Formats: sequence, C-alpha cells, structure tokens
Amino acid sequence: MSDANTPAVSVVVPVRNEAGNVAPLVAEIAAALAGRAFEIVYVNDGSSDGTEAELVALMRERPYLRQIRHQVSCGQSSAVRSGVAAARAPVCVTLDGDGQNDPAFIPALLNELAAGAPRVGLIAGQRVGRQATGFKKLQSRIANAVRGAVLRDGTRDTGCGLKAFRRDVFLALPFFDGLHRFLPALVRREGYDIGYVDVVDRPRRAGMSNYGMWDRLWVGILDLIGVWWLIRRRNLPRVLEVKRNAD
Ligand SMILES: Nc1nc2c(ncn2[C@@H]2O[C@H](COP(=O)(O)OP(=O)(O)O)[C@@H](O)[C@H]2O)c(=O)[nH]1
Ligand SMILES: [Mg+2]
Repeated sequence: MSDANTPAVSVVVPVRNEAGNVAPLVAEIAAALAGRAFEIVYVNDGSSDGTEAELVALMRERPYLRQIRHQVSCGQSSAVRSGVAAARAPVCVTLDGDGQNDPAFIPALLNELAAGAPRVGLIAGQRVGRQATGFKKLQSRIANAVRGAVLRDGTRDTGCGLKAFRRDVFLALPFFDGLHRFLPALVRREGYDIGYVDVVDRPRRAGMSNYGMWDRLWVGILDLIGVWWLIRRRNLPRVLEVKRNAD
C-alpha cells in the first residue's frame, strides 16, 4: 500500500510494554493481509520498555505501520479508541499485542463482516482451545457466564482481542474505561447484528500479562451494571428522510 492511498482496513493494536512482541506480530499481520490495502496502527499506551524504539525501527522499513502514543498510560479501552479514531480505513480490526491472537484469522473476520453488511456491525473472535492457565480460564468462564446472563448478548466470549467492525459504528458507542470487554452488547444496542468466528488462541510470546484478577473483577462488576443500564435505557429511532416532491 502506498501512503497516499486510503487503506481498506486498519489493524489497531493496543500495547503497553510489549517489547519483543512487536516485530513478529507486525510480520504476521502483514502476511495475513498481503494483497489488501491495509495499515497497522499501534497504540503505545505509555510503555516504559523498548516498545516505542522497536516500533520506530520497524516503521523505517514498513510504510504501512504507524504508532500513536499516549504520554501516560490510559488503559486498553482508551488505546483502542485512540487507534480507531486515528485509523484511516472504514473497517477496523483489533488484536492484542502480545501474540496471543493469531493474525491468520483476520481475513475470516473481514470476510464475515463484508458478507453480513450492512446488518452486521461487529465480528467477534471467540476463543477455542485456550492457552491460559486453569485459574485464568476459570475466571474468564465465570465472567463470561455472568455477563451473558445479565446482558443476554448471545456471546460466549467477549475477552478475545480479535474483532472486526465498522469504524463509524465503534466511534458512535458511548465511551467508558472498560468498553473493549462489552463490544457485542454495545454494538447490538445500536441496532446491529453480531457475527462470530472461532479463533485458536496462542500463548503470550514474551513479557507478562498487564492484568491481575482484582483489576478486572471490581471494575468488571461496575461496568456490567453500567452496560445493563445503557441497554435498559436504549431508545433507537428508525430515522427516514422524507424525499422532496419532484414537481
Ligand atoms: N494500551 C494498553 N494496552 C494494554 C493495557 N493493558 C493491557 N494492554 C494490552 O492489551 C492486550 C491484552 O493484555 P494482556 O496483558 O495480554 O492481558 P491477558 O491476555 O488477559 O493476560 C495486550 O496487547 C496488552 O499489551 C493498557 O493499560 N493499555
Ligand atoms: Mg494476553
């Protein structure tokens, strides 16, 4: 893709301290999207390790790679939002920066989104054969079960970073810290359908997880109440424009 052309897809990767994971993932994303007009937007959320330098070095040889930086870490949801806001394509894909999400699934997500247009607003990856530890899997299973029971969003797993969506739909969502874990319910709230693609998770390539159990538990409960309220108060008009009389 030459820089002057508008890409068809923007891949947004939120990262905080993912040194060692950047170059292999960028190569995999580029390979998965070969033949398409794409850009990759890394959102470096106040990393204190070599993430920025690795990106700067790679940007020299990869014209489709961009780096957005938060001066101070603002969290994964804000990072995704900054990346989608900066994206130039009408369709965005997100994935985690630690290598757990395999970019080889990106074309399947994009194909599903295109096939479901304009009714489908989001395609969510749903993990099968997860590589996390037993305890982490249990936490995630409970969180997904509680969320599914409260929100009835028909989604087995919202914790997977691999998602494809229309940029305009994402930017119209009410924003809050933690939003990235509730995308299916929020996109459904706007009147769109959700599609799903099973994806096979991998182990984190290098470094450490950014989250502990308690970080996610308390805010997760608070966010669930907030999203439940948003859905309860949903009010979606069907807007039609009345044509001018052509006389
Ligand atoms: N921008 C940003 N990204 C984050 C933050 N915390 C985690 N991430 C990224 O979100 C993705 C998932 O986080 P990770 O630590 O792997 O969580 P886990 O897979 O649930 O253990 C990775 O790409 C992280 O770099 C954060 O505070 N800001
Ligand atoms: Mg991870």
